[in-house]
Amino acid sequence: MELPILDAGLDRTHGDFGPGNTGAKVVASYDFVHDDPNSSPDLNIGAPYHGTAVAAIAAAETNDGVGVSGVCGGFGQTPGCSILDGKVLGTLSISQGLTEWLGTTDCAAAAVNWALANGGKVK
Ligand SMILES: [Ca+2]
Ligand SMILES: [Ca+2]
Repeated sequence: MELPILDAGLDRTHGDFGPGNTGAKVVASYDFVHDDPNSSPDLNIGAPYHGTAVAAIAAAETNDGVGVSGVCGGFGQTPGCSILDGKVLGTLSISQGLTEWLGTTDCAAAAVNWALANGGKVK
């Protein structure tokens, strides 16, 4: 099952998203804030790893001795959820080192449509 995580982007190198920090559980990603395929979190915000934490709670590998166990992380021969990483929260540089938080309803709506088109279930 593909589980959409529509948040601030996630750090694929976190050990709970695939063996060897491969991020293999992340099957698709898109940055709707900056309109590009790199959904890495923006590090100049107060909680840059919020999306990583949310994704880990939902889908971290279970019983692997790494990090945490996600609610939909799988167990034994039962596969866990794959992740659709849609970044809808981030920042945009405006001038003189200042940044603006972005998280528009347009981004969220586009991300929901993207998630549905990529096999995600949205209820
Ligand atoms: Ca990006
Ligand atoms: Ca784990």
